Amino acid sequence: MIKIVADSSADMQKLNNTEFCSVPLKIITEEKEYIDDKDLDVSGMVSDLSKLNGKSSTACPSVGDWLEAFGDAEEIFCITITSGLSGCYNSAVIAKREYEEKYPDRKVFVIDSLSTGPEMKLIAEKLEEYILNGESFSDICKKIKLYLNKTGLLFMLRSLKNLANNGRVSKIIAKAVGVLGIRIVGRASDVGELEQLSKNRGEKNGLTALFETMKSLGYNGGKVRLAHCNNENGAKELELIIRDEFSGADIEIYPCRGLCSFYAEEGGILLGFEKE
Ligand code: X90
Repeated sequence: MIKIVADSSADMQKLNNTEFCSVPLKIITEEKEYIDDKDLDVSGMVSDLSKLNGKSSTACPSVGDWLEAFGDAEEIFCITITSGLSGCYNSAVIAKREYEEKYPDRKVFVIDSLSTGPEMKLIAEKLEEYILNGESFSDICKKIKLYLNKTGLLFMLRSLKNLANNGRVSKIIAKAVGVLGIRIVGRASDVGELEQLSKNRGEKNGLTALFETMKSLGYNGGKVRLAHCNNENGAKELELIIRDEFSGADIEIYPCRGLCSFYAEEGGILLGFEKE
C-alpha cells in the first residue's frame, strides 16, 4: 500500500483516491489542550483563544505519532510543516529511520515543505497525481522535489501575537502589526521562515497586495489553495480578484484547522499557489 501522511498544519482530512493520514499537532493553553484532529471544534477553540490572556503554545507530533500514522504501508510520502519553525520534520525523520530499520522492505520519503497550510496541500495533491499515474517511488521523490520549487505560500495576517509569543517571529515586527486595520502580507522564505513583505491599510489593500505579490513571484493561472481563519469573505474576494485576470484558475477555499488557526489568528488568510 502507498500512503501519504501530513501533519495537521496541512488542514487536510483525506484525499479522494489515495490513502491519507493526518498527524495532529497540539494547541496548549493554561486551561485546555486541543488536539488538532478531525474532532476538534475549530471555531470553539478560536473563540476560547480570543477570551484568553494567559500563555498558549503548540506542540509537534512525537516519533510514535508518526509511526502510528505510517501504519503498515509499504511506501510512504510524509509531508511536514517547515523545519524552520517546528520540530515536526525532525520527529518525522527519526520515525522514518525507525520504520525502515524495523521493516527493511518499506520506504518513507520525508518532505520538509519549508512552508505550511495550503502549500502542503498542493504538494499532497501533486503526490496523489503521480501515484495515480503509476510512477515509481524513486521517480516521485525526484519529481516532487522539483515541484516544491514551483509552489509558494503567501499570507495576510491581522495579528502576529501568537507567532511572536512563541518565538516564531520577532516581537518588534509583531508590535508594529497589531495596529487596528493593518494587514501584514508576507511569505514563507526560501529557508522556511516567516518573511514580512508589506504592511497594508485595510482588508482590500491587503488582498490586492496578495494578488500583486503572487504575480510578481510567478503566478500565471496555476492552482490556488486558500485557507482562512474565520474569513471566508476575504478569501472569496481574493478569488474574485484572481479570476478577474485568470478566469479559469483551479481555486479552492476552505477553513484552517487548529494549528493554522492558532497562528494565523482571526481573519488570517493563507495562500498556496503554483508559479511558473
Ligand atoms: O511545532 C510546533 O509547535 C508548530 C509551530 C508552528 C509555527 C508556525 C505556524 C505557522 C502557521 C501562520 C502564517 C504562515 C507563516 C508561514 C511561514 C513559513 C501559519
